[in-house]
Amino acid sequence: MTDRVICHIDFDYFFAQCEEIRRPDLKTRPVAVCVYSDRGGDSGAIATANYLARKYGVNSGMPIKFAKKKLADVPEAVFLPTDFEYYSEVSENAMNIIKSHADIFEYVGRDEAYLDVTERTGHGFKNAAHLAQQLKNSLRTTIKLSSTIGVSSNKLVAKIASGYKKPDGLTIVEPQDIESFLGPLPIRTIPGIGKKSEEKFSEMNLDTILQLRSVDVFTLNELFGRKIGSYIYNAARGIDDEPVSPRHDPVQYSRIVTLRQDSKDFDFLVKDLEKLCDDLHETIVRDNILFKSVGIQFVQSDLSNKTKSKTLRNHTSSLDELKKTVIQLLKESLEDQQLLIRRLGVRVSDFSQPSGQADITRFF
Ligand code: DGT
Ligand code: CA
Ligand code: CA
Repeated sequence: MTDRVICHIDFDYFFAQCEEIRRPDLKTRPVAVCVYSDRGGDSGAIATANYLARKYGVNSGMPIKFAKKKLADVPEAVFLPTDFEYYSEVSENAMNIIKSHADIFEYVGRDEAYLDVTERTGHGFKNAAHLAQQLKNSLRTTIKLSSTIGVSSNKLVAKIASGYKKPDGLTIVEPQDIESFLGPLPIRTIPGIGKKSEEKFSEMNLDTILQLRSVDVFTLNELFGRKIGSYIYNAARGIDDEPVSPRHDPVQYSRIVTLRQDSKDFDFLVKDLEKLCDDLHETIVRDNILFKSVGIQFVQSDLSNKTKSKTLRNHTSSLDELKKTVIQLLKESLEDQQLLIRRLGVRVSDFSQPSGQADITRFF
């Protein structure tokens, strides 16, 4: 009974799906969300595209000009600029639903999270399949968001499983099936294995994870160094002990406002700052969070950023302490303030729940 039950959830074609949510007429049209560069015109790249646009060969990272060529004969195709604030709002709503389905919730990014559901499923994969389906339904009915979930006994295989069938997929890989599930998949499906490593393996005539298992750990260590070598060795066998560690969206615990006028006057700034604290504190109370670090941020009149933060002696959720610290930081920051301030922000961090351990894949 030591097996864990872990889900990895990933929202489908996220930015483009957000656009479909607020404009349902887009659902039947190819949609590409673009990050325009400041050079103007069509210079820039595609952030993501819905599955209709992908059918025409439009993909993340592709130059906008190139994507427009692919869709040149499709008059109903739409190209939209990114609206990160709106995507974050959709993400926050979805994450709140996801949290309520998890024993331990780990935020990975705007469209991705891990859930440890071992306890609430009583270590059972039948229950987990049911829970995952319920979670998908709940996101679909309340937010109209489609997502894909992978379920297995560790984070690595749960993540690979969530990438297995997209969009709107649900893939369950029980512990006894892990090796046979992974075997036929291309080596590239192992998180952290990029194009370069894939080429290295391809030169050795290794394409599938099953074939990768024929390479001993010493050879892998020689090729990639010990840390990554042993990661790959274990990953090929579906072995991963990384815990799901409670982690929240850092953006959720910050607030920023554009001032009515640029200023560096303490009495003017402190009013907005207190309002930001009140607002942020509501979220802190709602999520039952204790913080130990408090920071303020200035966006200055030339749009440069300035931040200052302070670590408290103990974890707290006190509004008084938040305000007191923020006001002190404001005073200190204004002492040598040259430029006027245009936007003002507050954030808390360093939460009492242990924060996530670095993922090995970060070393790639
Ligand atoms: P999928 O495959 O259905 O999960 O599609 P996405 O679009 O959700 O892909 P994912 O999960 O890899 O990425 C989540 C979001 O991150 C995506 O909606 C847009 C953004 N993103 C992904 N790749 C790129 C990229 O190459 N450039 C930029 N600017 N943004 C990207
Ligand atoms: Ca996604
Ligand atoms: Ca993702």
